[in-house]
Amino acid sequence: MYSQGLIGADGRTHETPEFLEAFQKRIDAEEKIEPNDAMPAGYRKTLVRQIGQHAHSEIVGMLPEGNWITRAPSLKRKAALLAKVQDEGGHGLYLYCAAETLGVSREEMTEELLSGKAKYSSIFNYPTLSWADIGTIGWLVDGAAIMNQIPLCRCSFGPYARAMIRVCKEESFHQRQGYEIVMTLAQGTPEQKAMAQDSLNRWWWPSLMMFGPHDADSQHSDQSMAWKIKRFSNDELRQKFIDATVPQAEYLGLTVPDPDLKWNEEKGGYDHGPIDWDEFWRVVKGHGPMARDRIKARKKAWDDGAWVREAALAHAQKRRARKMAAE
Ligand code: BYC
Repeated sequence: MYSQGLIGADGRTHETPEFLEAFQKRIDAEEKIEPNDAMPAGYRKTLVRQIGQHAHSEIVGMLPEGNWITRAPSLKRKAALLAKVQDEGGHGLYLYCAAETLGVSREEMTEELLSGKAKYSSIFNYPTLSWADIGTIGWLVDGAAIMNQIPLCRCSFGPYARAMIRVCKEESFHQRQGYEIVMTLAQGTPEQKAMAQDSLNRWWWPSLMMFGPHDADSQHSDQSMAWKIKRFSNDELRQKFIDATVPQAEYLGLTVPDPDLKWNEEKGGYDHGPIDWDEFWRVVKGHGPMARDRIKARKKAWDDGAWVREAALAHAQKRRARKMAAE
């Protein structure tokens, strides 16, 4: 039976209106949905898609920064960057675990990433050309991630919401270490300041794109907000990010590369220039500057790690057999 009211992620559902209404009541009452609870197939599918994409982003996000670990300018910077990249690996693992509670395996999710079926954040398809990029990624990319992820701590799906609490705490350390790198450069020699400005010029627009298409073009937002997976729309979060970040750039003495950026007293926020959505969709569809390298690196890591997964599985099977024999 097709419901006339609530829909699934694919636009239709075989679930009864009574079931969907009862589920929506739980959502509206702010109850957390747990893995063994009955849930609409569309809700499950939306979460697997979003959590999977989020997990892949954390793991792929290790690559552009990992590129600079050996070239960090001091031991202190190297240790902080190493810790940050490790945190991101951890975030990916919590998120894969959260998705696994919905009945999808890590192998399936990884296969989807490697085949190009599953997406990861557009931002990680851009190259890290200078040390300043490591600062800018922490400042802008982690800053955007926090803006997007704080509301996810209140997501209706329990395992995702709980994973986000720890992730957000770590992201805030990441954001501060990035801002501090950019501040050091901005207050350094003219060459260092120019390096920081060049980095801001290259990362500003891709950071705004991280929040996804404008609300009018966001196919999933309405349903995800009704299910309280998302609490704010893409444009709302983008606006909050711009309003928080522009004063930070001013404090650094850097210029945001948007000639149309202007404080709008009436709305109490900044107006900004047009985002290049053609570039966004090109990158999302796998044609970003670093897309091929990123997937190649993930495929190599997955293939090289096959023997470790097989050995761990064989070890677990042996232990289980020994335990059963002893019982
Ligand atoms: N990049 O209907 P929409 C991090 C896709 S990790 C690529 O608005 P939704 C970090 C979208 O998937 C950052 N694709 O979708 C890590 C959909 O395509 P499909 C990752 C994008 O889901 C390491 C289509 O466009 N954060 O920060 O309602 C170091 C239509 O969009 C993007 C997360 O994943 C994009 N930017 O909203 C440092 C957070 N935007 O799936 C930092 C969790 C949109 O129909 N995810 N698309 O084929 C979310 O909050 C939401 O999924 C989004 C998109 C706001 C991203």
